[in-house]
Amino acid sequence: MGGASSRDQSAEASNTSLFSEDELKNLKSNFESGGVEKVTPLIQKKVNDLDNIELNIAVTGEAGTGKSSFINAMRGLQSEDKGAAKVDNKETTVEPTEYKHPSLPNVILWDLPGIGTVKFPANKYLKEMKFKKYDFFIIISHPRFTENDVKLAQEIKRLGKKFYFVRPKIDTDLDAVKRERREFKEEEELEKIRSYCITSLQEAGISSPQVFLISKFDLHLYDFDRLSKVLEDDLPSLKRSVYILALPNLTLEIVEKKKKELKKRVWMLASLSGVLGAVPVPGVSLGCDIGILIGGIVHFRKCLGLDDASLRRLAKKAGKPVEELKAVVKGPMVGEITPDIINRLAWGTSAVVISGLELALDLIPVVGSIFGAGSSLLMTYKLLSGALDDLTENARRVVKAAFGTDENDPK
Ligand SMILES: Nc1nc2c(ncn2[C@@H]2O[C@H](COP(=O)(O)OP(=O)(O)OP(=O)(O)O)[C@@H](O)[C@H]2O)c(=O)[nH]1
Ligand SMILES: [Mg+2]
Repeated sequence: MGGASSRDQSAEASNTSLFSEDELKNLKSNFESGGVEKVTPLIQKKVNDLDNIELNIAVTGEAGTGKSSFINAMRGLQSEDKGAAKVDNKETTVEPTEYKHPSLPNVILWDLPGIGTVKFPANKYLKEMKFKKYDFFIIISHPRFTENDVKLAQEIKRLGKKFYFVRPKIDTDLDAVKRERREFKEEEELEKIRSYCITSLQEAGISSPQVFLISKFDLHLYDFDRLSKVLEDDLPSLKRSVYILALPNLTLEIVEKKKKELKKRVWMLASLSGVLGAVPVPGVSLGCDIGILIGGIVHFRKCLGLDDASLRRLAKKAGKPVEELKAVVKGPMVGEITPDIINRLAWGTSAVVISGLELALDLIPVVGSIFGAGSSLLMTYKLLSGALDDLTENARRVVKAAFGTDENDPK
């Protein structure tokens, strides 16, 4: 723990914990008054709550602008995939339709109908779409921002919520410019379109509009990454965590962020195992810790896009045979996780020693001291951390195999 002061620790805590400062204080005082028995249900409740936090993202805009396509892209799907939102040139979406994230059902993208059609003139639309239930809004517009887009933004603002303008189909826009001109500099063209969009929204009375240019065919290019970061920054901490885990694995940076979020879960799961009583030391029955370990690893795997369905979706998106991605997925963590595998891993972990650095970076100083750092807690912590490292390495290899680049490598 390197003698970190309690103030340093609480600063760390707010970075690495899914608990608020108040909740941590509450945990400690409960421990002091009622011991481990009183604290376990609190941690268990938090773990359950985390799985139930909903993130409702509304995708709105005029008809035919690319709303359904955007939702499919966010879910890593193409329009002909099973479960994808229907995409067409005629008016397709006629009532709000929910699309759950394929691996995280608590992240819901809402495909709203187009505003300003005969069926939904603006006033009727704003009344009927029940904007209050959404966390934030993506307003999709193409080719020009219209009066209806401005009405949407004003209504969302009135409700105290955030909105972001997305202009899709930038691929076809750039193609058209390329055909027309001999001289063509992509970044200059993009900047021209961006500032045109911003100016026209400002003239219509929207102060500091945020505009992102994207293509559903090349989500990893243009402004999607920037959009993603802005959304992340704007969300409150727990929703941010949910949002990051739901992002498609487009870059190594996204994989790294997911790892950081999942690491926060490691100590929570470990501290549960620490108090549930079973002692997972080599040769001794792993008892109820097995459930926590297996559940944790399966969850990590899904969030990192390493389950079969996620790999297939990514392969399709990247236009590669799924076998090419599967070829880089290796090790015991990616097959069926059985008690036997966990047992062998536990055997392999001869010394359950956590380095000072790990202690400083994690919440073990706060929670570990509560539980007297029992061997069960440390063993589970070590096994889950190891599994997470291993799975992250696999996810990194998959992203490299899919997009064939070391670009954006944060390491
Ligand atoms: N080239 C290109 N085409 C796109 C992009 N996004 C959407 N489209 C096309 O635009 C058309 C309309 O897309 P949809 O996603 O159905 O639009 P929508 O807003 O859901 O339409 P409604 O539900 O009818 O309001 C389809 O032909 C899409 O293929 C993009 O980024 N690039
Ligand atoms: Mg649609």
